[in-house]
Amino acid sequence: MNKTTCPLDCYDACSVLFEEGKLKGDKAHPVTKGYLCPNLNHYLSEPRILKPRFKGQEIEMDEAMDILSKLLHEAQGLNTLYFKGEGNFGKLQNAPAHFFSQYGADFTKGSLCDGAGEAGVVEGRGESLVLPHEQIAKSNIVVVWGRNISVSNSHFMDLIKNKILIVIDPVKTDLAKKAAVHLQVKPREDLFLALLMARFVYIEQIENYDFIDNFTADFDYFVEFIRSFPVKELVERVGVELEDVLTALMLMDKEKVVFLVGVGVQKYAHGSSVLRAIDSLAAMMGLFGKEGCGVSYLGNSSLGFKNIFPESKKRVPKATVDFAKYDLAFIQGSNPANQLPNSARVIDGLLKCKLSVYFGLYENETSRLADLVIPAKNFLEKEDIRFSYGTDFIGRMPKLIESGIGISETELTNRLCKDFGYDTLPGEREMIEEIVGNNVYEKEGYLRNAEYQQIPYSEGFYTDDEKFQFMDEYDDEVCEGEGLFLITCKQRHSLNSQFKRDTHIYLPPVCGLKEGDSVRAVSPYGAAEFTVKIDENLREDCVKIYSGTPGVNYLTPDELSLEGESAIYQETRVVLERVDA
Ligand SMILES: Nc1nc2c(c(=O)[nH]1)N[C@H]1C(S)=C(S)[C@@H](COP(=O)(O)OP(=O)(O)OC[C@H]3O[C@@H](n4cnc5c(=O)[nH]c(N)nc54)[C@H](O)[C@@H]3O)O[C@H]1N2
Ligand SMILES: Nc1nc2c(c(=O)[nH]1)N[C@H]1C(S)=C(S)[C@@H](COP(=O)(O)OP(=O)(O)OC[C@H]3O[C@@H](n4cnc5c(=O)[nH]c(N)nc54)[C@H](O)[C@@H]3O)O[C@H]1N2
Ligand code: SF4
Ligand SMILES: [Mo]
Repeated sequence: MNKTTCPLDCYDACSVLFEEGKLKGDKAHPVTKGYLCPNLNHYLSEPRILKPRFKGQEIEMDEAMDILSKLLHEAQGLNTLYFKGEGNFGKLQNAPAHFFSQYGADFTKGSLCDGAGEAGVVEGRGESLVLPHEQIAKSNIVVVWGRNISVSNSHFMDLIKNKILIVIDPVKTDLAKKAAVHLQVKPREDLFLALLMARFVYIEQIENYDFIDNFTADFDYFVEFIRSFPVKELVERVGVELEDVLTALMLMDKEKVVFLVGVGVQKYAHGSSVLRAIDSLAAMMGLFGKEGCGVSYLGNSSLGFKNIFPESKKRVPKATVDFAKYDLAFIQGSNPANQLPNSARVIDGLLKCKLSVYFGLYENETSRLADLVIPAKNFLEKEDIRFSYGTDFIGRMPKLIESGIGISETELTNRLCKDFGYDTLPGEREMIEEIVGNNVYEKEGYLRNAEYQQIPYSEGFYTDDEKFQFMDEYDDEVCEGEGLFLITCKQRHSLNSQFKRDTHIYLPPVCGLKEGDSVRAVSPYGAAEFTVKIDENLREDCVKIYSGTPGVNYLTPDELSLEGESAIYQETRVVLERVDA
């Protein structure tokens, strides 16, 4: 058995073969189709943390665990935090929750990622189901809305080749260049673009009356809602030509249409309303529950599975966590000093936190600040299983190699449980089977999630009356401010802050600066310096800085979305100041 699954936080959840010490894409897997992205291709050459460290001194693992145990005993009853990130998507990554819930630490809630949008999806549909790849393959029109497929979801490129593309993105992405229509929308205005499209579906009478009558609630209120905005005002807000919007709608009329929606549309206070509006547009066109149609957003990957690891009752929002108030913070699989919004506040908090523990694979901004550093085992060195938010595949991740480096999440948990006299965990395989239960089926040799239907919502929605709930209002807190919109999205060669990170700020040609210049970007939350790259694919009112770029989150707000308790990285404006050499 040499088959495993990519552990990284990514739509594709690739099936991987480990052969002769190398990672290879599984040719037989219907989505992976034999290739991996640059991140996994270079995974094994990425320098790892080899030894634990306490206060800067390298120590052995036994000693590190003794120190951790002692520090946890001393901090018991004080303010402690268990902070887990998304470095590895395996289910057994949650094992330390078994210890920390009994110990009484605070946990986090909410999301740095898709939480605002998910809240909007749940309001309309009741549950966020994944759209299986077979339905995407059967569509003929693909609307790619705030998702950068060729970078963040590259195995879907094959699924959508030869289809008519409509791309909605403020950036002229690689895919936008191939699209029949590119709506280069003004950032943050997708809610109004969806309403404008819905308005014209209504005017042109191309809505799906059968679907609306049988599977939805409150359509009349939605119509009233979309008619409350003057068309002229909507067109001005969204910053695209009405003609292009109409062309897109005419292409979609009576066709098999899928929407592939990404996190780009919802990194704002009103992110939940954006997804609700996009879903409402799709519902009015009858795109749910029908072959070759559907809206794919980041699905609830744990749907139908048992959560065997308890959650603590005390939970603080992840995006705004205040490390300063903790006597001990245990940080696992994450790099908050770079990835959380408002880095100045986060770093100050980590410095004030009496003891911070970093448990991860690589050195980064957080490991360098931590008092105790504990190296983890990588996905080849421990037993696990992963689910996916982009497909309905489930991937086993068996232990394939022995290694003297690091400690696994379950070993660490059992060691702490023994020291504290708590029950240890059941065996790893036993836990995996308990989580999965009967909720899987096998098709062509691969495990799939049985809770996700082949045609999602074909048996109704997950709401109380089993109908789609149209929106009829929205909340917003517009960030009025000076400066350019900040686009902060994913990059090909890094997985957030893992692997080859970028260091640039991308500016439109009109900015008056040239490649290689240094520039200081300033927002109401902080400032940071970057090297300029000129990018003609940007709108004139935008700057782009990739996720993982050192300094980017000095600019982002430590505030929560109105619903979903999610980070809102793009809810800010940026002003540029030239830095003279
Ligand atoms: N290579 C690689 N792959 C990854 C990741 C990675 O770091 N690197 N990260 C993984 C993770 S954690 C996630 S959550 C997913 C996310 O992957 P995606 O859902 O693709 O999210 P982003 O890359 O953040 O942004 C997607 C697009 O949204 C656009 N966008 C920005 N603002 C707006 C807006 O206001 N409106 C519209 N319509 N579009 C906008 C951006 O220009 C970008 O093209 O990718 C996963 N895959
Ligand atoms: N500016 C900006 N900020 C963002 C985003 C953005 O688009 N722009 N995106 C946001 C999103 S969508 C997300 S999901 C978050 C992600 O933010 P984080 O969850 O903090 O993810 P990473 O920065 O990739 O850090 C993951 C860490 O996990 C560790 N790790 C990897 N594998 C293992 C393992 O098996 N065990 C343990 N113990 N550790 C492991 C690695 O050492 C790595 O440093 O960032 C958010 N921050
Ligand atoms: S595309 Fe995503 S799932 Fe596939 S190898 Fe790369 S990071 Fe892993
Ligand atoms: Mo994410």
